[in-house]
Amino acid sequence: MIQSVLRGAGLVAVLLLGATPLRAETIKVTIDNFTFTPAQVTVKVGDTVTWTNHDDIPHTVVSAGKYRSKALDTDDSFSFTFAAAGDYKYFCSLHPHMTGVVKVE
Ligand SMILES: [Cu+2]
Repeated sequence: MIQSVLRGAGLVAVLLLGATPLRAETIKVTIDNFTFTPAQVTVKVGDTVTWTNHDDIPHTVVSAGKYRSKALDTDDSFSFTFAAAGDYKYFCSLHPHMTGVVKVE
């Protein structure tokens, strides 16, 4: 009897943890033809954005004072986890007309 009550309590705890909305996600941004796609993403604090370069020339992902990737060759990726809310504008340091923004809320 006591054992089944304990088991029930454990099950409830698992269900509550499973329902926690603070589950970090990974959002993908691709680089195709000198363009970040999508150019704007909205994520939650704790989420990670991964950029992958599909062009056959190198690109970078740079957000001044926040993060800076190395030159990404074809199919290379760069990831950054956003720990604080805000708008993170970024660009490619090799082609500064390539821009994007990550909105973290
Ligand atoms: Cu570039």
